[in-house]
Amino acid sequence: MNFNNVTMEISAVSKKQYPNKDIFEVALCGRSNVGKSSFINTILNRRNFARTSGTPGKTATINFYNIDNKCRIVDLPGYGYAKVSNAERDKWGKMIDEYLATRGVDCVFQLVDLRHAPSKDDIIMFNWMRSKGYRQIVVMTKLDKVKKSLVQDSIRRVIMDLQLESNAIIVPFSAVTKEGREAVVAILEEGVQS
Ligand SMILES: Nc1nc2c(ncn2[C@@H]2O[C@H](COP(=O)(O)OP(=O)(O)O)[C@@H](O)[C@H]2O)c(=O)[nH]1
Ligand SMILES: [Mg+2]
Repeated sequence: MNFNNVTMEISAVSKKQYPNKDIFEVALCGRSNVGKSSFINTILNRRNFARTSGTPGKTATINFYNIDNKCRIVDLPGYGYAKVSNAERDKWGKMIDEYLATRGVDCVFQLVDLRHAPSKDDIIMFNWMRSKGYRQIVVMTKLDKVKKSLVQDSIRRVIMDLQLESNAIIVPFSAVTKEGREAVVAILEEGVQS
């Protein structure tokens, strides 16, 4: 797969705008500010292709990134941002639900911040993924911000809190050092070939 051949196909606000589901597709789920845009930029080897933000909670669209017409990474709205209105939060929730319920996505990556315990919303999100039988893939972001000696503790905590299966894939990841990128690329390549 040529990771230099990437496009942002559409910033969708409704199902009608989704591209045809014709290639392998991965959805990114995670709290606002967890590092989803940074994750995409790292995977795509771009600086600010997916816009990152110091002020979280702005993205109320579903963004479809196409890699070499072989794979899509889909950035879902980040949940759990306290400073948005309830109405706004409901709207985002509905957008996420509509996508997940109708898309038949091939793979879901749950992103959690390595520094913090999974939130209630993370657990709800993850339980949905479990109930649908998806392969359990958890990307733990902001690895560079945690002392090496504490990383194993964080991993153990996420295994406990999300009750991960023994065959779950956990990828400690950093958009700064690019650690974890190769593991993610391998998952994408495998998905595309299957
Ligand atoms: N140190 C560090 N900061 C990160 C990392 N990933 C994201 N960030 C920062 O966290 C903030 C939110 O990131 P963003 O990608 O916009 O999160 P999103 O809301 O989930 O899309 C930004 O200030 C990023 O620079 C990482 O791996 N390491
Ligand atoms: Mg973002």
